[in-house]
Amino acid sequence: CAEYFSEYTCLFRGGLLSRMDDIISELENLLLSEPFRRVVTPAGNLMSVSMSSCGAWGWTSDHAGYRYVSISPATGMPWPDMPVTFYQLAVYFAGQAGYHDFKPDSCLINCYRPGSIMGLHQDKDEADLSAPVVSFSLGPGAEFMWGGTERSMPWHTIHLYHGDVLVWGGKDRLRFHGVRRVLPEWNPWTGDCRINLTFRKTEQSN
Ligand code: MD3
Ligand code: FE
Repeated sequence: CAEYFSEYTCLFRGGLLSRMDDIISELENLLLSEPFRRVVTPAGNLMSVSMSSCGAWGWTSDHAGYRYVSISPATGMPWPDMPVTFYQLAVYFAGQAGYHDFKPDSCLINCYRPGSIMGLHQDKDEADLSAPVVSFSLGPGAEFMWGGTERSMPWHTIHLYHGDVLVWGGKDRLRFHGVRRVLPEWNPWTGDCRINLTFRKTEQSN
């Protein structure tokens, strides 16, 4: 069932499909207290992707930079707890990909409406880059760019679909990547919104 793009990146096609009821109901519940919102980049550009977070640390951005914070800038309260179902699934798939001590303390939830994109970037705001990142894709499919360790390197296109889980770490942790296009589809669970959850360990030690 697992497909390896390299020694360090593993795709589980449809890995979440049997758990979709649970995942969507947890998601709907946490979005009640932490709705999607759009943030600005340090350069002052409004991102086309809207975001929420759960867990001890949530990602945010503003004029001062990109960072993880423990208080939601939108609510002034701690982020919602990470649902146990999410945590267990993320740890399970990390383990299946060979990453055995994954203890995510952050789950970023991205919502891509038709036309939303995420430019090529590296994920390097986390203190411990030896921990993998686990991503869950829900809703309409996307063309994902999987690049090299330099921005100028060519990228491969990976299609990500509803229910897919992607785990990457090791030497792939610092690859440039982004979302080039979200397919104009209607998904029974998410409508026209592509939702991506990324589970990370953001703190140096647990
Ligand atoms: C990184 N999210 O939130 S996750 C992000 O679909 C982010 O919302 C994207 O990039 C999204 O920071 C992509 C999937 C992913 C897949 C393969 C990678 C990220 C990767 C390979 C190397 C590095
Ligand atoms: Fe990223």
